[in-house]
Amino acid sequence: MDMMVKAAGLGDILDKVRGGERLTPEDGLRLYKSPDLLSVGYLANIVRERLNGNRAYFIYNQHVNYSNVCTNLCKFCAFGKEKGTPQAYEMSGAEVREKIRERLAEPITEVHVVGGIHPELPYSYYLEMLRGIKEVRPEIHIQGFTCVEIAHLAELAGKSVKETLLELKAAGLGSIPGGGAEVFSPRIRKLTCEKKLSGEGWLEVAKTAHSIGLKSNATMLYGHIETLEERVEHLDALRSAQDETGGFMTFIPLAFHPKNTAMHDISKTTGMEDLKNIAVARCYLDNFPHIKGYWVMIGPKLAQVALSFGADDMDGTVKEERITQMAGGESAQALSDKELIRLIREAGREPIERDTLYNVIKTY
Ligand code: V47
Repeated sequence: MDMMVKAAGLGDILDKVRGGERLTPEDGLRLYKSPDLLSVGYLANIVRERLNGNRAYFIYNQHVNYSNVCTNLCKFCAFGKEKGTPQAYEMSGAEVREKIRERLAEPITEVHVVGGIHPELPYSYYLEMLRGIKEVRPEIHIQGFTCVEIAHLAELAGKSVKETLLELKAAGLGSIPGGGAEVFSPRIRKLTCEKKLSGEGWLEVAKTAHSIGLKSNATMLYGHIETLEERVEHLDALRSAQDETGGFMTFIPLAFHPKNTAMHDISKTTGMEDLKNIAVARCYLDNFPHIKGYWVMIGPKLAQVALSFGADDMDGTVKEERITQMAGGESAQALSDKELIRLIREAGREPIERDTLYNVIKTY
């Protein structure tokens, strides 16, 4: 393999990866540009195995998308709808509690709660939603509200982001998912999601969360109009933020799904691109403990292969996720824990059921 990596012109990066030396933005760009996926994957696998050995994580979780009403209406999103339009919906607090109650018999440890930027729901709705979920299932970990939603909630509350996060935490919020990061580049945000919180704003919210002990994840939406340079800048900004706080757990590259979006003329991502994004992220984000191959977006089969290209996590059982589904996602809406275990085992990895914070729940 070393010969192959050298023949691909990546010998110097192999030396850096082996020596635990940090990659430069130029290195990151060369990895993105390399057509030699196996070499890039080999490099990523060195980092993956150094950090996570042969372990591959999954979680027994549930998604609740409480509302799709959104004032941002990003061009890449098929989920967000304008208030009052036929497909717009919002769940009442009682409906959210019912979603949790319905699945009390399953060993779910995490609920992933994400919605849009709703123009009317009051701040109390969000606090009550958290308290309500905890009432029905006290031991569940709520991973909820992207940094974009948190900034909106702070505005609603008329409080600082820090004060708002402290109140959300007291109401039951356990950690923050990685959504809303998109691509930090102001050019991309202007062209695709002009109304959304800026990249700097997103990073500020994440860092503030970390400062009060809330862990979070980070994403990058790739495969639309971003350049490779903009991808590297995005990864670089995340790596710098992580140097400051150490509060990120997982990076999740999100493959753009064009169907039903304002950018539907763009082709879907390919398997090469999906694996490349996982592998480059694993090499570049040397201070992120985990990289997730999110099966809902790249399909269970590719997420399985991704376990040899840098990923150490497959996310979880999910069920009822709407963001990908609305944008033409073809994956099933749920995988059982048995299916996840089989996928991981057949990839030659050791399946580990984890909780949100990567504590081991069960090994197989
Ligand atoms: O922020 C929106 C993305 C994100 C599309 O933290 C799209 O563990 C592809 O962030 N095609 C929400 N992506 C989902 C998310 C997430 C999912 C699973 C786990 C975690 C985690 C985070 O989905 C949005 C946006 O970047 N998105 N539309 C689309 N058409």
